[in-house]
Amino acid sequence: MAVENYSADDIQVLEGLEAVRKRPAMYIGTTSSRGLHHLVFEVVDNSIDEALQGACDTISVAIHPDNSITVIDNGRGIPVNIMPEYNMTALEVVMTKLHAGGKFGGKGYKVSGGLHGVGVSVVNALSEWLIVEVWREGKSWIQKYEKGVPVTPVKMNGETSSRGTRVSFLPDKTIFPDLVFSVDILTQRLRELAFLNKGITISLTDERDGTFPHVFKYEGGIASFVEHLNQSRVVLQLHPLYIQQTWPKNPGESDTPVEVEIALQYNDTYLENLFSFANNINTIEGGSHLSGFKSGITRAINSYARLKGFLKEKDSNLSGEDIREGLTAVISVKLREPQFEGQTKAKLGNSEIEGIVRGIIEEGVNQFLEENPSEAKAIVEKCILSSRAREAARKARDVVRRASALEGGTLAGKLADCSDKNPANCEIYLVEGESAGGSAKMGRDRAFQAILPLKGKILNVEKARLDKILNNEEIRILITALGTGISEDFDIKKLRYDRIILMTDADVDGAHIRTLLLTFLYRYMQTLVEEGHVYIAQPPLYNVKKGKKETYIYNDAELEKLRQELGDGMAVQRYKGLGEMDPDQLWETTMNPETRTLRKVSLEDIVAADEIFSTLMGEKVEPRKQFIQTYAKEVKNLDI
Ligand code: 0RA
Repeated sequence: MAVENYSADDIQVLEGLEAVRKRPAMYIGTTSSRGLHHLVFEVVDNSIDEALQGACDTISVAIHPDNSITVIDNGRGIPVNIMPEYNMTALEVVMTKLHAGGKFGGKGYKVSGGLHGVGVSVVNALSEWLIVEVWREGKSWIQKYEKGVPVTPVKMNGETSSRGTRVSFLPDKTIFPDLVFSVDILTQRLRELAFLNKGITISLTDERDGTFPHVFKYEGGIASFVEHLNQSRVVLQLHPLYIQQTWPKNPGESDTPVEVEIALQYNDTYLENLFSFANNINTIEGGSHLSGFKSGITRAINSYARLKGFLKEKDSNLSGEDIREGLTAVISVKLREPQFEGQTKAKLGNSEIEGIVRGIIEEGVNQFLEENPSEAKAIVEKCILSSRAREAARKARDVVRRASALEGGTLAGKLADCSDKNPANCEIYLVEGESAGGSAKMGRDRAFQAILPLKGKILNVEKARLDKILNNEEIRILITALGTGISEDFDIKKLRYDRIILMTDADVDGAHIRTLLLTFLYRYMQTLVEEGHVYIAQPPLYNVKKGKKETYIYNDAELEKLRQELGDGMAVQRYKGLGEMDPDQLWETTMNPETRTLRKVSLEDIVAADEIFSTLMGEKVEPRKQFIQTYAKEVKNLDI
């Protein structure tokens, strides 16, 4: 044992971190790729806490070629004084004791709290090695650990004029099956943190590819965030409306002040895009800040519309939905003691926040509308149009509801249903084209596999309003077949198939149809994607014959490998479409649960998914071109 002066306190510490190593998922949720990246965010959150104190303005993250990570900040540095109750330096306590991180700084220390808010000691426990260096009060201090256990004392490491903390660590390969960091996942969250904490500089260097560091710094904060979200959309306001207020206005009045930041900008789509955050955490389940925002903006726009005569006495008020159509907004609150509730602890519970946000947004929007009459007119007229369209959509939805009631009639001849009626056992294939649909119907196991052929291209829902979408027959059949209804009618309990499998040709048209289907599912049945019911079938690209031996090949790398192995004289058939396979081949290669591969569509990050869909399916051409050029290779393998 490398620990010097081994005492009773140390034993307790070791037991604490041992628990983390025994049950890592209890502390970081999972040891999959998501958990691996969580380690980085846990360290960065501590640096962000320093930034929230006004003590730090630069954070840099590096991915090293050996998969280790370094996070450096210019905060106050972790204190190195001896804590008598532990007989250790504060640094060692922070690094080796559970939950000693955030709470430890004394009053005024805002806890940004990561997803789980577990502290850096958890990162330490789950690392093969970790080195921390602190620059504080003119001196540098350093300590090294292995699997959370100190292997050196806290040592003075010379003098310095810098200030801050550096944490380097290598995740433990006996805990994380996959050690490879994704620059995309890190970029997404670090950029989000830079938007949410305006003015701070966050950089990310990927030393594995030797390219330039990514640097994120936004003087505009969440206003820049909203511009970023709307970059592929045509906007109705030149600049986002940006509101920042501390409540109460005079901070002396409360020892628990709340900081509220809101940015919003209307665009010409029909979609609502609200993202709410509390202490930098994406509250995907919403909560009091989001409710306050919704009721406040609804009140403000209604009262302006009445005052200026857009709404007559006989007209009823615009609904919240009317007002949020085409609205992109980010709501970010920072508060002393956030309460996170809900299934995924991603809903803000503090009830006092609702009224505070409502008041702030109502006042801000009122003032904006009064001061910008031409933009106000465009926005109010759009809301009134939404309200009329909503009425039309309600009528169209009634048509769909009636169609569902007469299900048998509408679906007969289109859907080949399965015989098992227990949804948990069943799956439905959405198949491109009538001919492939025919093969799939013949090749399937009819006990649990249903087939729905879709002819041609379904409507691009990113560009159309709900009433028009519901007039489209392909979409109506799809909705009826799945059984759940859509949008506010959506009910997962009514889902008739556990797995919804998209099966399209392995060409550009197939990729397009798949994206259109995914866009529809994502926009109108999001829970299906969130709860992992949507899959993509992987049909083979080639059939290779040599002598009597026949092999199916699913990608070019595999083909190349086989070419090396078999040498020349093999017959390669490239499948241009699913229709070229006979029913048996389709079953064997793509539909038989024993032999097929399915790719589950995951919704890792709602913000990122929204970005991809609006870019690929939206109105503006230039951002789409750029996206396709950047991701030319991956685009045919699009993951939401
Ligand atoms: C405990 C107390 C204080 C700061 C920190 C920890 C701290 C932790 C990390 C982790 C990465 N960077 C960090 N920077 C600071 C408060 C220090 C004080 O009051 O001077």
